[in-house]
Amino acid sequence: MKKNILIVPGDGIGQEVTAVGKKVLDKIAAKYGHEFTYDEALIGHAAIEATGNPLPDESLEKMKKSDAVLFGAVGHPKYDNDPSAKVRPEQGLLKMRKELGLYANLRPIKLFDELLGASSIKPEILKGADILFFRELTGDIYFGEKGRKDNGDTAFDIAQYSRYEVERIARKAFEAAMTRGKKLCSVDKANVIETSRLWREVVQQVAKEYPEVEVEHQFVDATAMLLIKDPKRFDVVVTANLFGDILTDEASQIAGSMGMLASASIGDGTGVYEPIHGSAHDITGKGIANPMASVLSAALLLDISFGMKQESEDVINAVDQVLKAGFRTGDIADATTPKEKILGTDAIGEELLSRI
Ligand code: GGG
Repeated sequence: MKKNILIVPGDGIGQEVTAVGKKVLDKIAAKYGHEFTYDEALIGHAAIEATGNPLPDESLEKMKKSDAVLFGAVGHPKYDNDPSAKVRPEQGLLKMRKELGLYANLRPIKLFDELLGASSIKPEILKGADILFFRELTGDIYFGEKGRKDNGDTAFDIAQYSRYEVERIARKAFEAAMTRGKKLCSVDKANVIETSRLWREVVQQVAKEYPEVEVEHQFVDATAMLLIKDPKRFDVVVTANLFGDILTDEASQIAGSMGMLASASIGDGTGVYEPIHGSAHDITGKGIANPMASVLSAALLLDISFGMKQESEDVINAVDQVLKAGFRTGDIADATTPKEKILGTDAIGEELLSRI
């Protein structure tokens, strides 16, 4: 099969981990006789530095034309200390999602058994946890009108959802639930927020088309507690953009580390595959970033955008084998991990490649 993949490393450790993800794709292509061709594009701080624009038109055009995008991360600490900056790396990320119509962000919370000890949650609570989050990605407070009034002393962000936007993400989540445990939890804050009331109303309506799926509605605050208390009660979870962003960072502790969580953003056109973690400038350039999230994002890319199920399985198995062999990056090592088994980004990448 011939496929054109756009590599968009972005900022910080995005550069380091995406390089490993690309090598994994190359290894799969060689193993199965696929012809993968690659191009690169800029986004985020790297794009601002080069062009003044966090998502240059050239990058967007390349994304639209490619068969899939393997993306890294955006962000830079200089903007964290300058809240009034008009141009920010994250604007490139949001524009990419909107322009490509990427309304569904799938975030599988997959716990590899070998990492049971890496989490601060007790193993007996964690074992068997397997959750698929659907985070709505092109609406909510992220995309509503925002601004300042009263001479800058009052700030506002408008949260907005249309019936159509909720319906399409709900349907995607229900379809996934039908292929898994037929259980869906919709997360909102319908006791307080109007967009959440519409959210719940629409999910209840869509639920009628899927009578086999057991549906529950939870408030976001209760969900934050239940994820840690009893993660196994969840199968498919569907929620709004902001709630999904926060809850999946929390849920990364079920998988052991943010460095283990991949995501797929899908919708109207080209799919974008990226780790859920950000640019992590505190460890950038040290060669210690965990590339597993990028590698597992490559596995999602193979499966969802190219329909290459076996190839995708091979990548997931390689991750499993590397963990079974005891190799760890620092973020997933625990007190029992021998020093010689704690590897850097490239070295653990080599261990992965040798098992594909
Ligand atoms: N790879 C994910 C990433 O770059 N995250 C940084 C970020 O700004 N995230 C906000 C979001 O995902 O909405």
